[in-house]
Amino acid sequence: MIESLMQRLGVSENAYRQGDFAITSPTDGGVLGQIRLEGADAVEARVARAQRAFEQWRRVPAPRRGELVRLFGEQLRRHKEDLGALVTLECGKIYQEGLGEVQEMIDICDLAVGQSRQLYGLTIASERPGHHMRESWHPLGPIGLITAFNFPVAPWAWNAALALVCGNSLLWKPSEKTPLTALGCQALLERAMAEFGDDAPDGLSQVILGDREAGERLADDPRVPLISATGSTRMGREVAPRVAARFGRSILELGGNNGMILAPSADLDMAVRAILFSAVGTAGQRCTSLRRLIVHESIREEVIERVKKAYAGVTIGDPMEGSLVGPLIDAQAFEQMQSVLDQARKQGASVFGGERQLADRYPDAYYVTPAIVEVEQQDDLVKNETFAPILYVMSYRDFDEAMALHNDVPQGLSSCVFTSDVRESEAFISDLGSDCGIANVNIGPSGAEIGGAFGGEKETGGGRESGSDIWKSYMRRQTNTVNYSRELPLAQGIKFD
Ligand code: UN1
Repeated sequence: MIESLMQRLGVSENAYRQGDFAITSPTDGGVLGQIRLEGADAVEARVARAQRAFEQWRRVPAPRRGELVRLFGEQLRRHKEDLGALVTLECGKIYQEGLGEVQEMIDICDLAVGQSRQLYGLTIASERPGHHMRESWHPLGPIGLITAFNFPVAPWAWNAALALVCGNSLLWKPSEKTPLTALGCQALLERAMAEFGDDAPDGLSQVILGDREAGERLADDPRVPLISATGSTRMGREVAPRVAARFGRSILELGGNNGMILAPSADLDMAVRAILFSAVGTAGQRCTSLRRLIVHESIREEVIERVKKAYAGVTIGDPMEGSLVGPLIDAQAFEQMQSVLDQARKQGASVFGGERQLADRYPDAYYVTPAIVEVEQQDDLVKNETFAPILYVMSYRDFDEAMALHNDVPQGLSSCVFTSDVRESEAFISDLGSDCGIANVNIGPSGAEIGGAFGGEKETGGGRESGSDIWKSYMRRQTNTVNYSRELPLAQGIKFD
């Protein structure tokens, strides 16, 4: 299967059949390919190439740059099933979600094409006669992209599509766990570039197949003015100071610990469906996965019972075969989940589910039943993000208490309230409400659309990607003051003669 997928996507066999670093599929532990990891020297050469590509690309008018992204979007439409299946094979999310991820890429391409004609600046009134001021947006430089295994393609595309129309070149270091999807995306972009013609310079987009050392080398390079990194808070703590030390900019999209406040007036049928998708979908491996359910004490028993019932109906198994829950990424993720559940038990929490599944059939893959953990209070265990399907359940008495519990975690990515009380829903999204980058009403915390800015506060890193006005992050802002008079008045009325 992998051979035919790679062939259709346009990846040559020697790109993933050489080298000593094996890529295994989380679905069954089978080897998908062998790659060669690049070291610091290779990164150096790639940055130099990206710099040359940038110098060419920034000369191409923005709407024309948009045309390349439009062609890339067409490639993605044509190969949605192939790339979606490759995502499933390499990171283990179910095929429906693999397709969804490619759809996010298509959507952001559409948005970026429109944006390519709207890189607007302002005109500003000058305090001096015969002067005018404006703000211009210029291409920034080679953009470094570091992405995670769980969304191996969409976050790259959110950044790449906008960065390209803004006139930048791209250097992408994907997770070592999912380099093949990156090769697939690169091959499709290269096809689009070939169709586009000579205006697309050599080296406009490059993939760095490297490990941590390569990522650090990229983060340290002053020729890369912006690093956009998606991954764990631990990774962000390493990348951010390196970029800051050379006064580079970063966009960080790090861990989440996303909560739902479930009020007594809520539509429980809807809430249970939302809990199921957001806590169990992608086997709990989205940065937006639901991890904390804060439910009103009067409905707690009923909700837990209904959620357990919904969990019992979930099919776990091969993500290509119509199951709802695929495998965890690897043995380490499984062990971490088990150790957290053991600790919860030791602390007296009640744990439902969490066991390994299908071990006989797939001794080298890690399928689990999603877990529900009822806790009395929000301790350190709950405050930590565990990248696995564990849903902590807590109860509350009044809405202010729920709000305080909700915000009392170090992360601030996504959040939601289920309520039919307009006072509660408005309070939740008010300035005194959720402290997260994303706050939803009667929708789960995961599955955001690309039109809105995506990212969060506190340990989530503060970065925003995807829609809204994020294109500005990929450009250099310049303030211009033009004197069209025959005098030279100074600002602030200063006399200097
Ligand atoms: C991620 O898990 O890193 O909102 C990204 C969502 C998806 C993106 C998740 N659109 O769940």
